[in-house]
Amino acid sequence: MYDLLIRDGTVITASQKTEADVAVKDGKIAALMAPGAKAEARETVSAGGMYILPGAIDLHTHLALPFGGTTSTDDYESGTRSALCGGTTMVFDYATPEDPEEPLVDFLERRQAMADAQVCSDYAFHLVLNHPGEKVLSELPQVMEKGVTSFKVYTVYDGMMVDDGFFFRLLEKSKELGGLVCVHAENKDMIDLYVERYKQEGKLSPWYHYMSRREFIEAEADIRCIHWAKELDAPLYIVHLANKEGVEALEAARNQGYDILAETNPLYLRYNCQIYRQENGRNYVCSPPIKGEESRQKLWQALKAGSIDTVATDHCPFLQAEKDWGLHDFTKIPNGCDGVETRYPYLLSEANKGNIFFEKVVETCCTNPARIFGCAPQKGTVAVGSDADLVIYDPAKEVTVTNDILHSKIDHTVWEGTKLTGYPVQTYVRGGLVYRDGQFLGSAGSGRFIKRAPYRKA
Ligand code: DUC
Ligand code: ZN
Ligand code: ZN
Repeated sequence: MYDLLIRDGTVITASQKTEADVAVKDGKIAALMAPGAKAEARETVSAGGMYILPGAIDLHTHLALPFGGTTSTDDYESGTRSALCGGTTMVFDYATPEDPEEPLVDFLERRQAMADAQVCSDYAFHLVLNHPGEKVLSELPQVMEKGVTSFKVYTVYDGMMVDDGFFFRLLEKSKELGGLVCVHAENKDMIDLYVERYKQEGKLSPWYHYMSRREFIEAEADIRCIHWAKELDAPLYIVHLANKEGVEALEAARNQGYDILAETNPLYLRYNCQIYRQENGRNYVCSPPIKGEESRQKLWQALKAGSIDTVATDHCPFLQAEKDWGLHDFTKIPNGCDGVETRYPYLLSEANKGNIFFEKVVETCCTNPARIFGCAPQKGTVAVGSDADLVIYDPAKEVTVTNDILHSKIDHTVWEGTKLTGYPVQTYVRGGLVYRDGQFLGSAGSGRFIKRAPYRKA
């Protein structure tokens, strides 16, 4: 006797679409059967006309992050609740230490205890290395043992950024340990130069956020980071890649056989930099900023071609009143936008409209994230033995995104007004129903910390 049977749906994975009934037992997918196969279950759900998809993984969130003079609005409860209501069943949070003296493992344990009490979805941590030095490098083996196998560095932000020497040493050390280095790449000196110049000229609208971090400023940093990784033949994952020249550098390195991976953000696919000229342009201020139309087109092309591996959100929203700090000065706008609930529905809607294959959306939002970050095949696919993290998707449901339909703590969304064709109607985590038809049905504290394996090249 199964616990749950989802009948008559079309199962979509990264590699195929199949008509199948999905049976769940003890939180795992127990069988994929021909439609109508004889089976008994405690509960049967009809999914006729619906798609059955893996729950998505959001590799890039900043929950309850002290940043930009405040704290990002969504905590572990509201961020994961929101995720589930958009079909995302696991989030990765960038755990960011505050006290440089505290052992990294102690910090992670503290953060895990805080998250465990709140999370509604499963989750994992990437560890931000914001206090570069020998101390953190020497602690990485213990961090790996805790199942935290990816390390993030910034090449920008005072008090967070690392220098080239540390970055190089980290690439070396991480390669030796089986970790994966994730980098936020922008050129800080050039940003500072432009910001100072625009301030002196009184150019303080959100457009100048884009202008001070325009294409070449990100591209130069991407190229340098790729250069170091190539020198060491070390794997490198570039987070939120937003510019055309950076994608071209990534593609060139991959063509030479180097293990350089990249993520983009749905905002960079949806909008171009003209959004910063809008009256509410400050709401779209994130870093790296949304780039020009040529970059947007290139990102779409690279995503479809497979040179961009993943799409993740950089979910780091702030309240409208906080965004308004920058009404007359873009440098005062806390950087970050929402996305955790809308990413999967947006990309699936693009598939539904014929702009990308459904399989590619599943690959970049579910399967690649799990594989690259060491939690496959437990997560990221619909297969016997995997966790029953499932989404029932209605391809006929028309939805216009407004902040009212979302489930986070934010009071505005950068996805406002986006028209979607198709939407998740049910979400299951390890076989338990947590969302149905707009309603959150899960509970805080029910999510689990997922220990991850070391990085392995595909
Ligand atoms: N960029 C953002 O926009 N927010 C949080 C951190 C970051 O790098
Ligand atoms: Zn970043
Ligand atoms: Zn980020």
